[in-house]
Amino acid sequence: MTDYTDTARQILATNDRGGYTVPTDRLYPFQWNWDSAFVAMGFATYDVPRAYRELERLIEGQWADGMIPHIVFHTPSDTYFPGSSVWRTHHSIPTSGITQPPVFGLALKRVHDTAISQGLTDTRRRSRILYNAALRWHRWWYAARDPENTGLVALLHPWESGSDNSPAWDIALARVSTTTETTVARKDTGHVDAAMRPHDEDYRRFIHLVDTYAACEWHPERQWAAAPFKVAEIQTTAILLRSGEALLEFAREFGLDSDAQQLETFNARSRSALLAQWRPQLRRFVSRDLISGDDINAPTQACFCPLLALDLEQTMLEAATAEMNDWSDGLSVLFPSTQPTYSGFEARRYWRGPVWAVINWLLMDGLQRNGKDAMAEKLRRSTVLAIETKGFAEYFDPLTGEGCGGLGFSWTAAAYLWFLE
Ligand code: 9YW
Repeated sequence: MTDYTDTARQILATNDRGGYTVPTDRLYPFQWNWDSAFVAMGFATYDVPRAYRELERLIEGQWADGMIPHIVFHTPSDTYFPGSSVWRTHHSIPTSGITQPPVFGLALKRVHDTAISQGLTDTRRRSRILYNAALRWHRWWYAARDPENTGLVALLHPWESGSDNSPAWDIALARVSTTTETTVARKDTGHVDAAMRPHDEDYRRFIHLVDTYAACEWHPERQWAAAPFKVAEIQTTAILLRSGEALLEFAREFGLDSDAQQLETFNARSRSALLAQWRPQLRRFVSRDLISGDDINAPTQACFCPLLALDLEQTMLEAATAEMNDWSDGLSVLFPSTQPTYSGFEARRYWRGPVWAVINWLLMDGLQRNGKDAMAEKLRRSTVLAIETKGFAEYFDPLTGEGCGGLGFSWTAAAYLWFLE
């Protein structure tokens, strides 16, 4: 075990709050949905029962309609805004009212496979409970967020993408009012440099959306009708499809034929919908703004996430990877969350340029699936080197390699553990 592996494990231990892991102390003092899925895969490298526990604690927050919320507020803390009182979800365990990328199914499969290979007891029972929760969530995604069965699922809030202030939302978010019922009392800028965070105006729009959906009492159909922000999103759909493939393997393993049939239908629909989002002139995939009907052309990491769940034909694959190579030219750390030559690129501002270890994890998976092992290895090395040089930062400046945002960050530690496997 290297010193860094040891540090990564210590970070996960420090951020443990009793079976679940906070992303980092103070800045994010609760359980976040997709963070926990990545963290579970990190734990799977050395403590499989703890990996299961991470996922089990997350589904404590699952709603009756199947949604797994983006934050579970297990214990109170006043170091984060918006806290549970802003969300007004009235759930038995306080939660936010929106969701996050469904990495859960994919994580569960990896935890399960590791448990099986280690001959651990109780594996099938634990996996089966989590599988049921994941399947209910996937059904929610398709019912609530793709009511017209297009195959692409929609986000009603930028926070649902996990890429809060991505340039991908600039046009769609500009339509959202900056007026709020709730007082916007940010805490994040008290923990990290404001220049690395979204702007106040973004936060007012984020909270306007929370107010709007709270007024719908978080009812999916009412929210769908009222939403001033609605994006059929490719990164989320790709993750949903990749997790859907994992759930299909579970359904077959457990002999659940009707689940398997339903998952096959979901997967086939999303697969063809994602393929239809390929834009040959751009050499990448695009999301769609459902309010304007327009393609979202901002060049972000999301444009390459469909590789995660598609087996691309050669021309598309060569074009997509050539585009990725162009974006990587001259950078200290790969892969940027926004194309560096784009007008909206900002090297240190959160999702407007920085490198995120977990995004690299997804991109690496997609590249490997499509036989681009050398490029995946390039991303892996770049991430490992950035972490070993600058520490377990929330994210990295692609130009200088500087570690930015919160430190001692759980998902960066989890990614490191996974990358060294
Ligand atoms: C917020 C915890 C979360 C991540 C998101 C990231 C950020 C900010 O931090 O969200 O206030 O929720 O954008 O992807 O899950 O690490």
